[in-house]
Amino acid sequence: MTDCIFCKIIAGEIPSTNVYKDEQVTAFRDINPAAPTHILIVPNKHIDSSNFLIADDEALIGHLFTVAKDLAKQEGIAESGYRLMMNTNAEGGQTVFHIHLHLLGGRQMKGFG
Ligand code: DGP
Repeated sequence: MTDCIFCKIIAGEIPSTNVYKDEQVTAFRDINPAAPTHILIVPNKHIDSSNFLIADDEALIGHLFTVAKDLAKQEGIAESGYRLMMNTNAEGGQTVFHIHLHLLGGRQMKGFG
């Protein structure tokens, strides 16, 4: 997608602090961190949101979680705990329409919303 900011980050066209990359996903630090660790794990393939997932994406979405778990360990928050979160559309709080998993940790998470 030519006008997608995360596609541009994945392509290396705009700068980001990448912490992981493979043929399926890219992970980079959130530009506006909501916690000491705030990493976005993003499929390299453009998918607008969870509303557009198909059965063929199941392994890809599972891989997002495996990478998130490994990054939590790398960040030293696997034992203290962390939150994995995916927002969908306006009331879900989604602002970038390229599906992504938030990894948040390094402080006590509280509540929802
Ligand atoms: P969401 O609200 O769930 O769609 O999360 C989008 C996140 O993306 C938000 O926490 C801020 C982050 N973000 C937006 N633009 C950029 C960018 O250009 N670079 C990086 N690293 N993060 C971005």
